[in-house]
Amino acid sequence: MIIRQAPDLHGSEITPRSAYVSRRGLMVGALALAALPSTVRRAEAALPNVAKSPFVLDDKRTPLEDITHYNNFYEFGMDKDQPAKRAPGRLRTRPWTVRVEGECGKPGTFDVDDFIRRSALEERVYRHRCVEAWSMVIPWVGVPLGPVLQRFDPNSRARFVAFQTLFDPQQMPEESSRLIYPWPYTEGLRIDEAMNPLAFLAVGLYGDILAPQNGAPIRLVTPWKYGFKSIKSIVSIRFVEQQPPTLWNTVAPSEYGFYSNVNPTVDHPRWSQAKERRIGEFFRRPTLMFNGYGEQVAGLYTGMDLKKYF
Ligand SMILES: Nc1nc2c(c(=O)[nH]1)N[C@H]1C(S)=C(S)[C@@H](COP(=O)(O)O)O[C@H]1N2
Ligand SMILES: [Mo]
Repeated sequence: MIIRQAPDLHGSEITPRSAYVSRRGLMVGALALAALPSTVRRAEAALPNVAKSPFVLDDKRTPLEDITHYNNFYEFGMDKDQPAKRAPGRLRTRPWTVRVEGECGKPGTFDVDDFIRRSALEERVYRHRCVEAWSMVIPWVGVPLGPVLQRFDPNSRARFVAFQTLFDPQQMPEESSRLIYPWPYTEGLRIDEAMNPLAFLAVGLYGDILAPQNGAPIRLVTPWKYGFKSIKSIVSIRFVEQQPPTLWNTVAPSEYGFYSNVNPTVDHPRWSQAKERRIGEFFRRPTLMFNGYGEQVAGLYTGMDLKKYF
């Protein structure tokens, strides 16, 4: 029998800012060495013709350095600094194919670079609120999810959309053990949530292609939900009739609901969700209902008890 101990679960890893900063201090030498090649690579990877969108938050953007070095990507380890150290050398993000299948008239695949070339990319500056009560402001580049899904012609049985991350323990070292986590990472949305104009497929941030640690080459962004819904490095999108299993909901259903809408009035069983620590700020700030996106998404949940469907 597998014994899952609470300390192994999400949220116990909430790293105090001070610990993160001092660990980074120790890392300065290594970072300086790593800086040159990564700068060169990023300059080559700038995404062309990115349009501004109406979804641009006024808040100060979190610096690129923080967005790329304070990550949750458990396939590369549970510490916030591990994805930046381990993903770039291991994850092969090109070529990359995404399968779209299930309850739809035109199942198929797409190559991410083709997809980037053929898409009208836009920049969206969204709040990002992790279930662990920290937040960032991130300038994503990508396309709205809904129109991408429509091309595959979902049918009337397509009530949910299930997403899967790459499963390859050679590239994603933590996937070699399924003792705690039922890899691959999976997530899901109700079809109307997936079609909401806020749901976004990101291929870049700060105008460049995504860094491996941020879920390259393509990841979901659902800014009104806790960050764990925004699944990284997607290889499969499936239209399904029943609510699909998701990794966090499978591991700890009483802590991580399927919906996981940001909600300051529904606490996590082990901590309050009323406030959050914006990375780079000293004082905690109040968490907003639906992460501040109620105008766009509250209608999706009319008549639902959000304490029950958390
Ligand atoms: N495949 C996969 N996707 C994932 C995660 C993960 O561990 N694996 N972590 C989630 C969590 S908890 C958060 S907060 C965000 C973090 O995204 P970022 O590192 O780009 O800020 O990714 C989400 N997507
Ligand atoms: Mo998170």
